[in-house]
Amino acid sequence: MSARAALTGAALFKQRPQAEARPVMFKKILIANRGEIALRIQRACRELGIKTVMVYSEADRDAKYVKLADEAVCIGPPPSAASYLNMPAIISAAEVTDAEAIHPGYGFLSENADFAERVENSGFTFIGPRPESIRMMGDKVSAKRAMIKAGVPCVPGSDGELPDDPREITRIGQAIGYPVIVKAAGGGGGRGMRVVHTEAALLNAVATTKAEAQAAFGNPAVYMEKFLTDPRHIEIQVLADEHGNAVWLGERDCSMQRRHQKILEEAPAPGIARRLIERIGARCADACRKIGYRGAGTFEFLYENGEFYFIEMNTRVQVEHPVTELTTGIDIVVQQILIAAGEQLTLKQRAIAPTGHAIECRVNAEDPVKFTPSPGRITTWHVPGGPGVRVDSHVYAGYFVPPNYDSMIAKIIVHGATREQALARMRTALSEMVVDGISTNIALHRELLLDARFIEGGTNIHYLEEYMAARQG
Ligand code: MV4
Repeated sequence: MSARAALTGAALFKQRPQAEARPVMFKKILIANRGEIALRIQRACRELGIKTVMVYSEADRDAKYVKLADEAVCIGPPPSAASYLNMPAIISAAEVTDAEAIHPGYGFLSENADFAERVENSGFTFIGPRPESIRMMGDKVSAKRAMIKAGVPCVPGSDGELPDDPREITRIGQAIGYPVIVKAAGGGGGRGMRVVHTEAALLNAVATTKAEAQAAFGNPAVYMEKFLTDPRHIEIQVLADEHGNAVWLGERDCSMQRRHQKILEEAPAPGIARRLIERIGARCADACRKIGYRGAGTFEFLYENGEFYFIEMNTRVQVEHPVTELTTGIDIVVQQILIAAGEQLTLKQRAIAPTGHAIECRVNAEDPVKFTPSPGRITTWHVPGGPGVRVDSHVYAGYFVPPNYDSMIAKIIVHGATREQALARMRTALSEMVVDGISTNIALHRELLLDARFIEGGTNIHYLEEYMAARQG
């Protein structure tokens, strides 16, 4: 080939408009988390051919994903405040390793709008929504306002923040009808809320919740809602890109919880009409487009008497995301990364057709009776396998479960053609699991999987606590 032809070729290649417009995939991502989700994100990166930088605290030095990492940076001592919540340490780690993007996982800084902003201002890509979206959803009053505007059904309640005037507050309580619940705008996930059964108790409850909200969140704003007495917790998974495409990936039933800690999740939600779910799912995807949402997200609803009521939106990947991955075949973490790189969602709503049934059991290192954490060295570790069985865990025989973080050490997720098959596979999986050296909640899961009411399906958010009380008494 002549020099001239070669030059022309090169020039032509450089001028191809698609070549300029097409987003460039990251070469290296920093994973700002620990535990199973750190390993989960690392696996997604590996699949995409992306190198990983793991950050770890001194307590997580021996973690499996640290050994498997392309690079690892110690960011501080065991307490989260000094390590996984230490923004300058994490951003410095990205700088020294030349990472291009930061995946925050769940918990820690994952829903901290200031962190997302600092990441972006330091020249890195935050793998998640825009800071403004995180901020909007972090304030439950602005989240609810945005959802009402976008046509998502919400729990009946006050029009935004409660006013100061006690007569106004009393009037709002009367209009809603008792019982009501007073919630902090800065709360969420069960923090900063108070149920009020009578008008006589209202003003005190509002004052107390405001004072607590100021102390806990630095924001005294509270709002009021009708208190739903026996709802189920149903959530909708969404994915949205920055080009205005948004899809929903079905629902998850997360009602099996104790003190706001979910222990078992499943999809689809037993006994809820498909047309109802489809209507609400479409509303969620539509809301994403209307608010310009980007990334993975979850719309949390209470479901009672055939109606859905939005309560909160989570702007991160969630612990229970694998349930949706097994029913849809879509890798949510891979999608998060592609979206953050600026790609168009290639998923089309009509092609998303959840099949079968998935169940996740969270395995916690905890005392089976008192539920207190049970840190320590794992001596035996055997995980289940076989058709339709997935185990997401960062631990191994000889691993020391540190006392500094949450107690989840594994997630067992099963998929079957029907709920019955999923239940059977979960029972087998739980029977194969052997953990020695620490206490776990595996026995509780085994019991629950044989409980007639759970097997029937559709238990509400109070079921597990009632079940535990009956079991003890
Ligand atoms: C409610 C509610 C009943 N009525 N709001 C708790 C966590 C936070 N995300 C919202 N929560 C609730 N909000 C109204 N209007 C009951 C709860 C609730 C709950 C919700 C989901 C899962 C578990 C729960 C356990 C207790 C209370």
